[in-house]
Amino acid sequence: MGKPPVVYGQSTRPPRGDYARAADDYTCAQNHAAYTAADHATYRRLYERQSALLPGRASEAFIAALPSLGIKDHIPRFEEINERLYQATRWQIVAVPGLIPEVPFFTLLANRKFPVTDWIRTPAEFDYIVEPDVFHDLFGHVPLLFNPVFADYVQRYGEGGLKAAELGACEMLSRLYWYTIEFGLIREAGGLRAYGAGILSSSGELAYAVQSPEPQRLPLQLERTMRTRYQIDSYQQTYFVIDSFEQLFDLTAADFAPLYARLRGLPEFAADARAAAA
Ligand code: HBI
Ligand code: FE
Repeated sequence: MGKPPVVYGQSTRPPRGDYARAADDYTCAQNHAAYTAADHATYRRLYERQSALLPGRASEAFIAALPSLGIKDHIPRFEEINERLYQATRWQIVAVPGLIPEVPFFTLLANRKFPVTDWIRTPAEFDYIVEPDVFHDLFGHVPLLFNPVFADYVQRYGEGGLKAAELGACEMLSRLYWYTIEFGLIREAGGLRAYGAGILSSSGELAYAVQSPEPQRLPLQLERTMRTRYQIDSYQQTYFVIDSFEQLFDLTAADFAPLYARLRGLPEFAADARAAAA
């Protein structure tokens, strides 16, 4: 207890998870025995639907790593995934009751620990859920942690987050998370593909993000990304496209302090602001 309430983006709803069972670093045990048969069935149905949508839409690295999650017909045990994940990239997943505050979140990432929400959505939320659940966190985020370059980027992002917290710049840095780790697109030999977890775990947004003529797709550029607000409750109107995961890693090598100072004096872009209007 004594942990502050969590707010995420513009959401003011209280989070669903039971934070009383979390330790001071917000991690908890994955209570695997507490999942019901219906919970496991929800996971299996989500996994089946989503994996069928991946070819031609998800990044090659994601598709290649997905089998590393192991069992598909029920919610996996996190320890079992960790045996393979730690071998592959020295990352681990840790259970959390849901969204956690920024500093503990960044601290885990900087230590190569990815927080995974342990509860699963209800059948009524099958198509859409506001908060991340175990399906979003596992299916969306964990496969690419098996990719060494991407895994190093996420650690570096966490380290950058701790610095941003000291500088009061979390909002700007959060936009980089949003437009890369959650909603990033990558240009591959086969064409445009998704690597962001928010896209990859969404049945509707996957085809929309990659194939719809509606949203704007801009090359990833640090300044523009950090100045662009985002919407948490609709498909994105703007996506940022990378050419490789090395690009992400290289982008975050710089000290962001001068960048934050400069960006504070510049106007923001609405989530749907078109590049030409910039
Ligand atoms: N907590 N569990 C969890 N998962 C997230 O993705 C997450 C979070 N807390 C904060 C947070 N994301 C955002 O502030 C990111 O912008 C960094
Ligand atoms: Fe996420």
